[in-house]
Amino acid sequence: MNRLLLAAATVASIATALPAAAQFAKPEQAIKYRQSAMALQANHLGRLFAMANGKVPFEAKVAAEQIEIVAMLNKLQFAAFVDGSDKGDTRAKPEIWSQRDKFNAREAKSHEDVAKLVAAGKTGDFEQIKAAVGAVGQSCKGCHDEFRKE
Ligand code: ASC
Repeated sequence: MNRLLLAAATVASIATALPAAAQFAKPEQAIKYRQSAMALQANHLGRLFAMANGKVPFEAKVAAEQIEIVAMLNKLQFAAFVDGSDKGDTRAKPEIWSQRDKFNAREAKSHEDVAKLVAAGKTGDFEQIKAAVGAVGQSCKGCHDEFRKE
């Protein structure tokens, strides 16, 4: 029993440590990983945009759930822009690697805006969530404009 518990605890701690330490045997795995995280993010952000735009009714609880998912995905995607993953089936511009400081600044801004969205989600206030979702969208767009090929 103790051994089982220990095994479960070990698995849990590894799972917790994974986001920052995503590992890729091949560049294409990193590319697929970040594209997957962004596709999921677009889905969950889409629900928030729809609420912010009044296309679906605002529900604070649903919004907060979506925001938590976005916050996790936002961390995951950035762990996958590893060296060597600039070539292949990707629209990532080489500048991500050659101008890493600028990309890192985009990442920092993204995390900052998502942290504000998480805070807004906790208030349950529509106007605050709407404003914060808008800022996150601008953050996404700014980075895509600068670092994503057409
Ligand atoms: C998304 C998505 C993007 C951004 C951007 C925000 O959901 O797929 O590229 O948000 O549209 O302006």
